[in-house]
Amino acid sequence: MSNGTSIEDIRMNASVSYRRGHGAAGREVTEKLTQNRILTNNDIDALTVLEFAAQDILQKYHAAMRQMEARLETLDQDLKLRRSRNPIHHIESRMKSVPSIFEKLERYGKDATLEAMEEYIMDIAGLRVIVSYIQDAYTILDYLEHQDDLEVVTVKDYIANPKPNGYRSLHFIVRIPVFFLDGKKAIPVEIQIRTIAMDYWASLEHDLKYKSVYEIEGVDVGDELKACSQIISGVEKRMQIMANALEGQKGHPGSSVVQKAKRMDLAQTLEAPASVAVTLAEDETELG
Ligand code: 0O2
Repeated sequence: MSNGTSIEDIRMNASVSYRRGHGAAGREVTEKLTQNRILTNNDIDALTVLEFAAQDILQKYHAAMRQMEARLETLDQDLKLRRSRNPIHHIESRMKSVPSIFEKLERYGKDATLEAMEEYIMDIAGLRVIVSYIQDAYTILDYLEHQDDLEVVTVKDYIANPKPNGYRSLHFIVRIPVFFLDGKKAIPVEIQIRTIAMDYWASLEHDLKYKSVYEIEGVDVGDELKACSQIISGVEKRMQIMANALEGQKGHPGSSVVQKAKRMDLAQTLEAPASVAVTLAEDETELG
């Protein structure tokens, strides 16, 4: 920029110009992008404006997503101490792309504006939490609902009520407060919690859908996927029964050991480390 215009100036101008009515141009570009049509120079200009204008907002969603992920990790570690196993297997995160945000707005019949994006699109930031057992999904939701600065806005329970194609997962939107230079904002993050088995099914279903395979050698893929989902659901219920029985037997050793350690006299502990080690070891054996 020969006249000394900074990236921040461009971003600010882009944002103002977009808010003043480049929405229609943005929608046109979005349509072209989603339909793989050729973009003109004007389209590319409009797209640049769109991307710049959206960046400030997307950065806030990205911050909210990272903070929500940290909360989940803390919860996982805390539950591990109490239950001697991590309920969370792993967490995936993703930011929705600008074209797919505007495509969704169009599907909802809303204007392609930044205001509409913030008002109607709740899954700009998304976390997918993969857990071991079905009960882990509800436990995590329950703990999040009890964190008093979070607001669980909507819950879609596709585990209790699977989609017609067999899709199972627990979806909810959480608003998390994030502090920025211009103040605090409660930003929505979509959380999908599913078991390893549900994730396996969803990944393959997504793949098959993407490949548009409807019928292979006389087998209806839709029916087959639904049947697989039901089998997986049955297997998961049996695994859950075993997990419950095992956890009942163990009686949450972690919390018991921590409670015992808290009751110890520190001076005595420092003088007689060996006996403390024996006491803790006995406790583990007792419960293990
Ligand atoms: P991405 O990139 O995966 O996030 P909508 O129906 O879109 O207006 P909503 O609330 O977004 O409303 O839909 P919903 O039912 O809560 O599901 C949204 C997300 O769940 C999808 O995201 C998928 O990730 C996942 N999902 C929902 N149904 C299925 C399914 O049948 N199969 C698989 N594999 N995944 C599913 P997006 O928006 O598709 O994109």
